[in-house]
Amino acid sequence: MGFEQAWLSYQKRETCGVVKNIDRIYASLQNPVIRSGAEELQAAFAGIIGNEPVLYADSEYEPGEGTIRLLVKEGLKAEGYHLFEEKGEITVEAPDANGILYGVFELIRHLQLGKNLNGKDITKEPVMPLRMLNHWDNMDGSIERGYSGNSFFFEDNQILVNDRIVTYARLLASAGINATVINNVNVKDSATWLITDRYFEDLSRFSQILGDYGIKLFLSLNYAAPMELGELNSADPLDEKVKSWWKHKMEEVFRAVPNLGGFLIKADSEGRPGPFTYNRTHADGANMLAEAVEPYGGLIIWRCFVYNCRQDWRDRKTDRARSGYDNFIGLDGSFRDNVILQIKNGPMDFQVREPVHPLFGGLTRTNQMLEVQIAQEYTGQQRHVCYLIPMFKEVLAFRTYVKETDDTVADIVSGKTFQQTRCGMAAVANTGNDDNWTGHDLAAANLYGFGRLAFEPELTAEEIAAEWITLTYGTDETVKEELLFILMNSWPAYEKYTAPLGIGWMVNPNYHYGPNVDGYEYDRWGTYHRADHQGIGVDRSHSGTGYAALYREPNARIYNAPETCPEELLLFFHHMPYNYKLRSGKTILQYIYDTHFEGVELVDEMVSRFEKLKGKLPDQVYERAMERFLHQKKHSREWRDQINTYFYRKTGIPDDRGRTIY
Ligand code: GCW
Repeated sequence: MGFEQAWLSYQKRETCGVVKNIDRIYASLQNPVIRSGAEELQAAFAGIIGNEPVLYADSEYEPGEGTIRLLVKEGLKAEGYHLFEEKGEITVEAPDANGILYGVFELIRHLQLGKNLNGKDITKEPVMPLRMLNHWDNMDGSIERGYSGNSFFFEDNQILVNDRIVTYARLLASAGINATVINNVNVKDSATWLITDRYFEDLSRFSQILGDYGIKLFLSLNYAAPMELGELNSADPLDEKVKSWWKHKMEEVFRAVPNLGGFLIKADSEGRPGPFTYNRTHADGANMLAEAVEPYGGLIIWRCFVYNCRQDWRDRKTDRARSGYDNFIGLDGSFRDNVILQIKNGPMDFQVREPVHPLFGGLTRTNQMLEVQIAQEYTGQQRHVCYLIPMFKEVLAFRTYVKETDDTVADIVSGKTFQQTRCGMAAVANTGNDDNWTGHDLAAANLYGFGRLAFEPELTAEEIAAEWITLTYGTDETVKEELLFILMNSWPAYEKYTAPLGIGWMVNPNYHYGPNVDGYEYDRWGTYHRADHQGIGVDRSHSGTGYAALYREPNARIYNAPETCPEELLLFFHHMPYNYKLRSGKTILQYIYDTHFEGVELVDEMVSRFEKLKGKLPDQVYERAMERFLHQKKHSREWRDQINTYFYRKTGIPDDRGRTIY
């Protein structure tokens, strides 16, 4: 089995009764995206059924059995498709080439899943307009928070253009992803030069490959580029010289690089330059760039991950959780049409459990996009298995109460709430140059799952996982059952054996891996748990930092009181005594002990279920994943014992079931 094809390894399927004898495909082959779709169908039929159909121009079309027709036809929303079978002939109709491509991949999924197409009639439209990956790849080949090897985009400050990029584009398109940012949001050194002729030639070849699969290329920008490229001595967004520098620059870049969608910017955050230096606002900065890319239909995606990273742990009023909201809420309505604010799912930083970011529901006159992270920076770094789609589903389903109906995060970022078309969802990517793309073989479920979720958020996390399992490993029922159990229990398990009740962190500083309860307690990053011998948690109610009040009612009220606060977030919102009784009647301390033992038990069960798959998965996959599972087993014990011991030593209160705590 070719791991480098991930879920697109078109293995012969014995059970495939889907369609037989497809021998002709008619399509407008001069369109590169449609051609990609047609060729993908050829490869899929050749691999799965064992019979490669011939491609014909659509002008030669003749109806009949054994035919597939890919037809551009108005009717559906952009990128939607209509796939149907009638008398042995299959048609994919779509308003545009991307829609055709997605319809083709739906058809191929049917082949891979062994689902019958006879008489089928399927219409789909993508729910999120932008379905995007954000890579944090550096041009020296390293990846910030990368856990699957090095970059396959960059090496030694050069852009790589090779077959892996083609497979990459196919994988993305098959999951419905239509945009990607290839360089780290922390833009430094050579990456600042990506918008100069030093890289135009390679960049444009690269971009064309993505374009052939309906994927727009985006780049992360260095806000201070006019200065760092040595041309100006200011980056003040209101300075005419700066404005005109960007206008010329954008004209040059868009002329040189085809298929460019726009830019992603991290400004005034964690040491990156931005408009604050000139006493200007984020809106001034974003709008200046937006004006410059406007003539080319470009977008400016501006990140809201802005906070004071030089906090004092003694200070209990400054609250990092507030800062995204506080920085941006006053700017609502002042961004140009082609600006999108990109907001992390929670107010802190991709912890295993956080409340939903209060800018969702706060902003009402600004294009918004949700940022999640599949790179598992704080959720096991692709060494622990942690299937994150259930978490993303919860975020999307969160009711913001910005309106009476259509008020969920999904409604907002799909454009439904405020009738927007410039919105969607981005994931910080988990890929690298490892053979299997994602380090842990099971982490590929997050990559596939993210795309599928952004396209069809109404799919359940189980449906997506089951689909990925069969696409990747075939139709064996045991494989499906056991992997499904593992994936679906992985996020709950991770939450149980790491930081409790929404408090987060408790990791080794900088690496963000492995337990270190006080690792971030006296640091400057605004990440505290405030544990003492009586209690733990951050008071974010009205008597504390006031963060809870940033939500609309009834959320603000619910979060503000410990009695109504969802328990999984209790310590995020409140400082509570250890002997406080949870709804189950257990004290917080006993809950911490119990969940830590349970989390490890769950890992043990996951591992023993995985052992059943020996011989059923390709040996290399089994062994590679097993090595990680064995590490997870050990490492989850380390988490359990360090956390439990910490609280036992703080309180002197033993586990009421007498289990070993050190
Ligand atoms: O906190 C963090 C990560 C950084 C990352 C930053 C961000 C790219 O630890 O590595 O920088 O989030 O999202 O900008």
